[in-house]
Amino acid sequence: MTGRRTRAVLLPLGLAVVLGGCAAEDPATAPGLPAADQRVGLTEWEVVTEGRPLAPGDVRLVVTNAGAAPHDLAVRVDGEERAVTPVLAPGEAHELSFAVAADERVELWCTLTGHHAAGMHTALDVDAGEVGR
Ligand SMILES: [Cu+2]
Repeated sequence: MTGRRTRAVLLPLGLAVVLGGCAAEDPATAPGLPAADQRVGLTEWEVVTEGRPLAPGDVRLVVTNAGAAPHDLAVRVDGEERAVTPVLAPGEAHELSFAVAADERVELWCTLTGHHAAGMHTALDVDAGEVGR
């Protein structure tokens, strides 16, 4: 019981760090997340990323519903859907894995009715790429 309470308190704090943007800690070097990965937060009514470009190759997004309503997250590149989470209850998280190529633009949005229109969409660029990375 105590564990559940702690988790419910920590999730909004985690989103606050993502939303803050100017936190002292660089998300790119945050412990526990390799550079190829990125955290995505879902709230009413925003999709919040770390904002930095993705590296070409395999990408893992750690998607957390930090809002008060159910949400999901779909990933589309050049009109083709590459990945989608199940509908996540508040507090739930899900990992998405997919591949991207250099210079692609990755669209992220919530597919629930009305949520895209309410503002739940964003996009990430993919780096031009560095050979050998
Ligand atoms: Cu939504």
